[in-house]
Amino acid sequence: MPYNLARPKKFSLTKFFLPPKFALTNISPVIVPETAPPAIGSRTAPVVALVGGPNVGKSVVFHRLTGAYAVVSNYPGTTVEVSRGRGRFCGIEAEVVDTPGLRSLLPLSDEERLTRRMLLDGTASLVVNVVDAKNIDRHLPLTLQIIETGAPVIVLLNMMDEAERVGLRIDLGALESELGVGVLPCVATRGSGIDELERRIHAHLR
Ligand SMILES: Nc1nc2c(ncn2[C@@H]2O[C@H](COP(=O)(O)OP(=O)(O)O)[C@@H](O)[C@H]2O)c(=O)[nH]1
Ligand SMILES: [Mg+2]
Repeated sequence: MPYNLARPKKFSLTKFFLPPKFALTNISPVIVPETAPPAIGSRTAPVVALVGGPNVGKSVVFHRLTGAYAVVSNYPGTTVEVSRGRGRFCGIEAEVVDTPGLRSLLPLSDEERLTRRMLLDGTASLVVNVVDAKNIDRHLPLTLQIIETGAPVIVLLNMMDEAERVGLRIDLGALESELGVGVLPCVATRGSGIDELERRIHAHLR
């Protein structure tokens, strides 16, 4: 008997349906953003970049400046992740970027190379160099290198609470005139110094 390719009369697709408990609606949704975030600096808003060594408090400062609206994405053309958020500085909106920690401007890793690129290519309208105040002697060489790039810089001396605890007193006025840029004290975890930082950012961007 020849093989009959015709579909048997009683053939029904319903037997292939998944039972209700396996219905697709029971699978938790994967939310895929409709569009990738635009490249850093491609918006009309100016860019404020937080730059400094590892573990100096950059991310705490970032969240203080941007609140809840942060996006983590790869920096265009790289696999390096950066956090970006919007900050409002006395009415002026800016894109705030939390850059990967940097030990020196002679980069060893892709992350450090990226931060150096951002410093040198003029993406940032303003660089906030976050420094661990209690280890200021170790951080100042990087601060000097950042200032030498010619980018507009504010130095944020963070962790002043810990510096005070170990009895370190820093002459902010003298440091400011030696460096030739603004120097602000800060305890990011408590939020102290953030208002003044926001005022200085505003004064720079306006
Ligand atoms: N005592 C103290 N700890 C801080 C301060 N700012 C940040 N930290 C802590 O330092 C650690 C590193 O902070 P983080 O923002 O992740 O540093 P990042 O690597 O520069 O982004 C965290 O445990 C923070 O809670 C500060 O002003 N005082
Ligand atoms: Mg961080």
